[in-house]
Amino acid sequence: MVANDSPLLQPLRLGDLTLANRIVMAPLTRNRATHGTDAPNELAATYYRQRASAGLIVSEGTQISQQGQGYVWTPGMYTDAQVEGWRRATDAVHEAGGRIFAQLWHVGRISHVSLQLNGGAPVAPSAIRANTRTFIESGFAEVSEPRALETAEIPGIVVDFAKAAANAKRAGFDGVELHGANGYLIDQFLRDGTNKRTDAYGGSVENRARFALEVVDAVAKVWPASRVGIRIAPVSPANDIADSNPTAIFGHLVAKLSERKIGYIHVVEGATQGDRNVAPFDWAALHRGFSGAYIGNNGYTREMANQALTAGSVDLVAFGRPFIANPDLVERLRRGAELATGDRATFYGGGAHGYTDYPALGEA
Ligand code: 8OZ
Repeated sequence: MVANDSPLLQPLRLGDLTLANRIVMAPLTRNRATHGTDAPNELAATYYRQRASAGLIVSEGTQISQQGQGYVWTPGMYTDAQVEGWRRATDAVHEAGGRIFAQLWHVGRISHVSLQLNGGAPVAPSAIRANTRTFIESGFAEVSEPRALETAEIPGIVVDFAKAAANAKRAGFDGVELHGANGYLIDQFLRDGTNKRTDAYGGSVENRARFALEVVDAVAKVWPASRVGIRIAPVSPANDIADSNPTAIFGHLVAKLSERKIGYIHVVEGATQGDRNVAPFDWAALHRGFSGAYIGNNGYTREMANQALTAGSVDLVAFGRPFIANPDLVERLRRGAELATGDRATFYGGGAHGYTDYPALGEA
């Protein structure tokens, strides 16, 4: 059934931007940046252009610095070549009538010495190794033992976020999303399983939220607050992370984000790429505590999404993996058409195959 009047297909005002529909393309790590420069290339421009019918595309996680990289061949936002590469992708999306935010990423401890400057240790709030793997040039590898950041180093990372936000502007993005989810650096500061600091960045919820809020404030000097979003995953155990009281830390964070009037929170509800009910959490209360738009994410179907929009529990719905094999996901959701399934073997790394060669309906 073609359903142009379905909630998913209604436009939304996000600050001064009008999004054509409520469908967000979630950030998806694809590891196809040019080897050696980590600059997005022509393939990325094609890939994002093919998906430009989404109301909003959030780019794949894009490291703000070499230190912030945790996987091989993920794109960066800290060199001119990377900015030029991104410019081609944002131009392609805009020519196709779409909107795209850059997801700014620092992985913290989810990295490997082979990806760090001079083979150094990855950095983290505390020197606790994650029990997880990354992938490097030679394949999967255990992440390396991190070192704890000195207090005096933290402002430099905030500056790296601000520089990357300015680079995203030069690259033609419509805004930026901070990656505060899935056990990467911002999340490592937020949660007490990974943050054992005794300085102003550890301990109380106020202290653990300090780094995230300093990054938000720095980035919101470069962009209007309405063009800044943040992705969070309050109960996700992704990348070996945990917190003793997610309601306390994420309730506090979202209250402070609300005061700052940022554009949106993008919430992974449950375990990333997994069980929505991994742990109890009051998503409605989180939403009520926030002044801007709420993007819900995690395993939504067309029916769940339309119901959630109708109920007002979300303002936008982000679809991740469905966008890999369905470049025309918006049209398929409009029609209630069958969705293609992506091939896991080509999710991370490689070339056009499994990236830009998935057909739209009627093209196969
Ligand atoms: C899958 C593979 C590598 C990274 C995330 C950026 O979980 C990721 C990621 C996902 O947020």
